[in-house]
Amino acid sequence: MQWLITIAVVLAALALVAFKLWRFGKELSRLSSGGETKTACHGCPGSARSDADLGITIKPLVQIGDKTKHALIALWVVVACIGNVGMSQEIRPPNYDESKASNFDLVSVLAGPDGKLIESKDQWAAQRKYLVDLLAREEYGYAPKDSVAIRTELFDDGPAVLGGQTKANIRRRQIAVFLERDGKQVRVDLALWSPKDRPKAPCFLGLNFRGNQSTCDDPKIRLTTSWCDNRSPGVVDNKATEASRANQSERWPIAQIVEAGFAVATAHYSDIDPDYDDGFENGVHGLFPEDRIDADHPSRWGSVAAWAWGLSRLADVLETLDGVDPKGLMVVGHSRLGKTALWAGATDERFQVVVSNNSGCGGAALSKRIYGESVARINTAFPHWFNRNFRKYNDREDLLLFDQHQLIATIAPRPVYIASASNDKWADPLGELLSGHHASSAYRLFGKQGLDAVELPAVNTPIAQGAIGYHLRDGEHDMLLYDWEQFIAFAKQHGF
Ligand code: GTR
Repeated sequence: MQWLITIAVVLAALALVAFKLWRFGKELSRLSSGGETKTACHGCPGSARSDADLGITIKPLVQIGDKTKHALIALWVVVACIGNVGMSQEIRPPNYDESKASNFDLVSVLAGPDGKLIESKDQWAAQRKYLVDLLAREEYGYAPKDSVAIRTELFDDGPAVLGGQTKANIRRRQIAVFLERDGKQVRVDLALWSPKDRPKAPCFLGLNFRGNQSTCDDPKIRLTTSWCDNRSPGVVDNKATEASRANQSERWPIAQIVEAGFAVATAHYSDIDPDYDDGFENGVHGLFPEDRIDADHPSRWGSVAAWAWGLSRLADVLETLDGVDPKGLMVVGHSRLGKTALWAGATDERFQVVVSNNSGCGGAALSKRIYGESVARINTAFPHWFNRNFRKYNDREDLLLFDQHQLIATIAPRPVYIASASNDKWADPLGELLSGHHASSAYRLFGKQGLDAVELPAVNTPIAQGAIGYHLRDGEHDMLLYDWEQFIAFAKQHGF
């Protein structure tokens, strides 16, 4: 319907332009054939009154100017209408029909820029670099090359309070991490829980959506002062209140993680970059104004790349802390922060294990399958997450010369775990599994098993024999204790 209206408006505008141009042409020929004549009727066909009757002398130049103006206005209308067609183009409805999602071609993760397949693990470092660069250029954006100064302040160190109980066996620390450059600074609050009985614990690091205070009921956790989504409980005027404490604690089963022998660290993603489209002024983008994405620099960093860069800065801090194994850093994230965890794993090889939970489009799910959330939908709803080049693929997945299996492959040979949920069709569980499957040849170069499965397993039946693990949790889009239990088992299986 919208199309029909737009076409009708364009046709009407075109007709108006043609008419004006015709009148303009007539006027020009009249001028070239002798100068001033008078129109028999000025603006009212059939009128008996002429300009001569009214005693008006017509000034052709002024008249031509008016006509030109009208023609230009009409032309502008046409251009605006055409622009409108482009802008308001309806996004293809989401597909949930598996028969329409199965016909796609993927480039091998071993194929280099010339299309030739690499054959040995000695070639992997260069191939990995090529893939990371491809994904940075076309999707996530390049983070700045310049560095920041990092200053830390430990403002809390004591026993954890979890589930209303003081846990003598769990050490809680809170560290203000200041990222500084050219007189500007961004503060990121890092909360860390570590087991007292393991001097160098491998550490899961993941960003949270609502502030560190939302991850547990410990009243000592500093309330975030960064931007929060008003739709989250306990948020007033984009600020967290006391009522927001523990409201996402089911995503952070801290006691269980630490009692399994691991440290766990988290920070509010808004500390790094508030999650709304502000033209990349705030958060860490603001530290690098000369690296800001714009029409002339469509491959610079979006928010996912900024959050991933922030995770690397937190890794810089974590690897210096006692109680944490600097060789045991593992990155984890849910949903948009699962996309972020994967990109952090791609760009920073210090993350020894990478965990993507329900990461979906722009995360583990293959875009070319066109199932659930699409490139066009994500780029429209969240124009700040990816770079501008990624918009080329809005409803044009056929143009994609890469896909998310290459993102998974960039993590090779390090173990990667992909978690889906059965009711999370928007994130395309099968597309998430197939990414892992198609990344497997990179792992085979190292004599490692990837993910053989090409079909979804039964719910709550993890596939974790190889270096690419997968499970389909029964239920909704979320990250719950069941998911963490699998991440922990997978990390242990890989020696952590
Ligand atoms: C949705 C978005 C998904 C996913 C999710 C989330 O609105 O479409 O790609 O990232 O948000 O982060 O919770």
